[in-house]
Amino acid sequence: MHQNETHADDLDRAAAMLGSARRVAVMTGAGISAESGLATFRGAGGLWEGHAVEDVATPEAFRRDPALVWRFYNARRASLATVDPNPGHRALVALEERMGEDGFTLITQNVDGLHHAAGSRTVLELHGSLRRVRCSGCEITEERGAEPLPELPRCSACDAILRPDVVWFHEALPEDVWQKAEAAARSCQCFVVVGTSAIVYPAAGLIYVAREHGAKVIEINITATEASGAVDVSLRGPSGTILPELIKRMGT
Ligand code: BJW
Repeated sequence: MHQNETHADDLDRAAAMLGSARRVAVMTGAGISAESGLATFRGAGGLWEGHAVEDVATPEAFRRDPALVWRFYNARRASLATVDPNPGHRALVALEERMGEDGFTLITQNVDGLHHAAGSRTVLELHGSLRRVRCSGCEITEERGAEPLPELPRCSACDAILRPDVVWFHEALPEDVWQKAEAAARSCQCFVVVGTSAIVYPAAGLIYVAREHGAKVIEINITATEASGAVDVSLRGPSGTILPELIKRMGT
């Protein structure tokens, strides 16, 4: 077997962990959308116009050069119109249906809306949404989908500059969403972490919260991450292949 191929025994062990859990929480990152054609943030090809995400996704960068920050987000908003959910997103819809509303929580760090587009009913978006804008003056938020926006969009109510309704570095996560995510990590018996480098906090901390509260942790990623040493099973490979296979192995 090729060393990158996930061993069938690991898949079966992970399927058994999922199958015996009354409550499952799943946290996804940019990797789950890579097979839909969206770039991840870090690693090869992860730079945008030579900038690391840490240089453009901050309130300081927005104050310094809002046009640069909007170019970054407008490019990503434009790409939303060209992509569809992949089998990884769809497998999580099937898992939600199987576990039922009380038994399943989907937490995502992604801002692309692809879990909703796939049909997931409840999604905790820790880092906001690219499809929403928020006024930097009066704080009004608006759904704008993937429609093109001007280089420096302004608020129709107060004329201040709009910003993407996402969470930048040094900003707090939405409190209600965070509370629900933390509660799900504390109360699940199985926590599945998919396609994230697990370096951005507080999101990555949920892995350890789940573990400290007794959950089995399964990681699905094409490479090892910061969290790999703390998980019970590592499934190495693309989530668009691994997730459907994992759900299939749970049986009926
Ligand atoms: C595949 C695949 C395939 C590829 N299949 N896998 C504790 C310790 C240290 C630092 C901190 C700490 N607490 C807070 C901090 C500071 C900071 C932080 O974490 N810094 C670290 C970089 C060190 N955190 C913050 O600032 C947070 N705020 C905060 O803590 O505020 C405190 C506060 C409280 C009260 C008042 C005020 C303040 C906020 C963090 C916000 C992060 N925002 C971003 C941008 C969102 C908008 C946007 O999209 O532009 O969120 S940054 C970016 O990183 C984005 C992502 O959601 C996030 C995580 O990235 P992700 O998803 O892991 O992507 P990648 O690219 O890193 O990884 C992709 C993975 O996929 C890889 O592993 C691949 O191998 C894999 N992969 N193809 C499976 N087919």
